[in-house]
Amino acid sequence: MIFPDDFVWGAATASYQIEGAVKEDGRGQSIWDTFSHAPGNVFDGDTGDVACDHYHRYRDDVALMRSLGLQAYRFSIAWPRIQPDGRGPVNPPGLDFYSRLVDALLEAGITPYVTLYHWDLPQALEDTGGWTNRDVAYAFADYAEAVYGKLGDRVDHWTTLNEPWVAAFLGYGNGVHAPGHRRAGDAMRSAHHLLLGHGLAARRLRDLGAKSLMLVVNSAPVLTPAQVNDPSAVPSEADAEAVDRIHALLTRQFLDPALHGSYPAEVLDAASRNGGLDHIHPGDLEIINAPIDQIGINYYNPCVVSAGPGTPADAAWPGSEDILFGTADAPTTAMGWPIVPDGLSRLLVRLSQDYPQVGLMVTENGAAFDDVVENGHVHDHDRVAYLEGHLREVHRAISAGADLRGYLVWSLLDNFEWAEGYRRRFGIVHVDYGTLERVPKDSALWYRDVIGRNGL
Ligand code: IFM
Repeated sequence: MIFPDDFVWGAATASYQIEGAVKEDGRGQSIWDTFSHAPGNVFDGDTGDVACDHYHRYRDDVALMRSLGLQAYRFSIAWPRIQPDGRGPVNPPGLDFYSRLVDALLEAGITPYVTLYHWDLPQALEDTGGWTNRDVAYAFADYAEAVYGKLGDRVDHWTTLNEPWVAAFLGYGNGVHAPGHRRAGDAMRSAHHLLLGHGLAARRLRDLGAKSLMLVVNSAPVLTPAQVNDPSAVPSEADAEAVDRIHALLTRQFLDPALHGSYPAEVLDAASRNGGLDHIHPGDLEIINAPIDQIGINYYNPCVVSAGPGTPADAAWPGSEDILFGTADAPTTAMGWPIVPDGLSRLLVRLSQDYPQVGLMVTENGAAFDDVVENGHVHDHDRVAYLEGHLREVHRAISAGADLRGYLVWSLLDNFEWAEGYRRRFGIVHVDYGTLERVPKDSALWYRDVIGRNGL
């Protein structure tokens, strides 16, 4: 099972999840510093204060990536390192860190994929309302320009946002993530302002000469319980409507404005019943519909739904009040997420048909398992099986005609898994949080061989 010659193999991380060094070199406070330090928000009171200490160990981590043969590394920039208060003068030591990282990657022959926003909003901006405040979208574009000014001579691949659905609906809707708002209307507003920030930043970077622009979404095929194991199962009319509505709220809410310049009717309906529509200004959709080159897909498991009646409204899902959320009948990872590899090919084929004007990249895929270190080794056969199953589906999607350009495993390292703290390990490299020692798991060595032969 060989992949196209120019297929890109790599791994991904995010700033707050791995860097640590939260008070160093002029970094300001982010919403995740505030949130993780507040009791009850994160499992066991874990914080990103130290994380994997990547800020100090990045050279060793790049050497590790090289030893695994990675061709690409997707990482994010911590906005509060660049502008400690989210606006105004840049903090040169913060930019210098990423500049050194980029140089180290290029020296190792690894292509950097930079994400500008993976959720660590400067707390000073949250103090003005965070993403519910329209001005933050404009501040984001200024920040993007500052980062581009430093790295644009060496970085070709730019992502504006990672998973705006999660940032908006878990951050501002059900409050499971920072900043912990619990209002459906705040989530709808934030989603729009994130998109506006995406459009403003994408246009700014394009004008400055950025070669490749990407928006990364958490997406999933939306299926009825019967469709999970039988793709040909025909849903009832009510179930089909539930499926379409959740697909609109999860995926089309972001990709339709970005790529078609319009919101799905289901999203407008949800917004109008949760805070109203006055945050959508004339001209916004034209800005959001900025030309981009790729969409990044983060896939973990399918979304399983059927028609209600009467589930209690979850503020993470405004507009879903009469829909039942279920789960796929399949083995699960340590997160409790069902393992459904062919969900990935179903998703990729559909997105390639719905948005044919852009290429696709799997920017995250991977699994948490309860790994154990035995005599210096981690025999994570369950993760190897997970990755292999999903890569087969990536290959299947390419064979079915999807313009799929690469695959990035989540994650290079075990790291701070947000509200789950350090108890969930997604890395292909084990991190001992006492000593910070890195040990490549069997999955890392297997992945190195996959990359080496460009296939399975
Ligand atoms: O760890 C996260 C990542 O930050 C965003 N996508 C999902 C991963 C696993 O939950």
